[in-house]
Amino acid sequence: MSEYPLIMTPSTNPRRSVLVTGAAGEIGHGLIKSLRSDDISIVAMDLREIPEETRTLCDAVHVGDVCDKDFLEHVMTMHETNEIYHLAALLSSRAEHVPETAHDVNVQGTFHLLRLAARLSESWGSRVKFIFPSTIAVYGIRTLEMKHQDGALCEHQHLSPITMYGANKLYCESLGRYYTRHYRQVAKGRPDHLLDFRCLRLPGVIAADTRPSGGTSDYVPEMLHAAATGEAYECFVREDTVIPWTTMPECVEALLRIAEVDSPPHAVYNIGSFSASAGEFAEAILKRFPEAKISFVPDEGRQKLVDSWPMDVDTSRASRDWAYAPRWNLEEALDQYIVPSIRRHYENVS
Ligand code: AKB
Repeated sequence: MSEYPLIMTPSTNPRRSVLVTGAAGEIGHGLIKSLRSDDISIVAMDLREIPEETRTLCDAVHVGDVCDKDFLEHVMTMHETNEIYHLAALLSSRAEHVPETAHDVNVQGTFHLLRLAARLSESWGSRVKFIFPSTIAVYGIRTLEMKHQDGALCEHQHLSPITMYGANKLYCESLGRYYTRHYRQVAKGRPDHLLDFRCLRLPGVIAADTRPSGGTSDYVPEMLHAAATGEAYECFVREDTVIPWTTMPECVEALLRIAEVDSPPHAVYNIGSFSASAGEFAEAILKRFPEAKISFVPDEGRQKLVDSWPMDVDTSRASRDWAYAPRWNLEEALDQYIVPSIRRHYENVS
């Protein structure tokens, strides 16, 4: 029995009340900066302390665990949350070290939040919007030859993830679709107001003002931050390793865009800006940081994970359904966002 009362009758305030889980993470930082406005109440939660510069942008901050369903109920009902950006997750590399913990956070935590949001949609008579970042780790391509042959994957291809993280995210995509379209479908008096679940499958994401942790695609942001701080960097994948990428501003822009689209026909969409190899990144970085020291020392375990991910993703479904369009290619991303921002970041830090 919850120790927190479940307030089931919302106030008359139509104000957008947004819950961001995993708010202390990389995407949380960027998303909250972009969400901030007078007509939105931002409620941030994370298991860790939320950085001061993020906290100051929020109307409320809670330190708690997405696996604690009573805590989630308390937060959502206290703030009458009607929109959720569920960013809390253990990413692919970290999840392989603690797969059962990853399942608890990535699946059980998401299940608690979906179930609560569906109940509140029903009780409040309006659909809670649930924005969910999935991942290219849901794809599991069996051989490098197939990876190169099949190129940019559509959303329905090679859905055989080899990581706990990818399996978790693929299942939660289906859970979200269930709570949105099929929830209690044979029950008498089935509720009308179901959840409004919307999901983007994210590629590798490059952020200039935060360092990544726990991901297997971290090798590119790590390479960039090492070059910007004069540290030698040993890349843990081969030079010829190719996956799709986007930048943090484009990732945040796409999450906010899918949240505002009127009734998107699909629950799940690929996004991505460009596809590049680790060697292409190293070459492009050396042009901008001539002193950078980059070497390649593949880690067999993590190499296997990245080799199962696609060369690129086909984003035509998102382009067709809600006019998704990436902003930059590799060179433009480096010159218009990554390098100027990362230089500024370390000037401010030093
Ligand atoms: C990871 O590396 O696990 C994530 C991802 C590709 O979703 N950045």
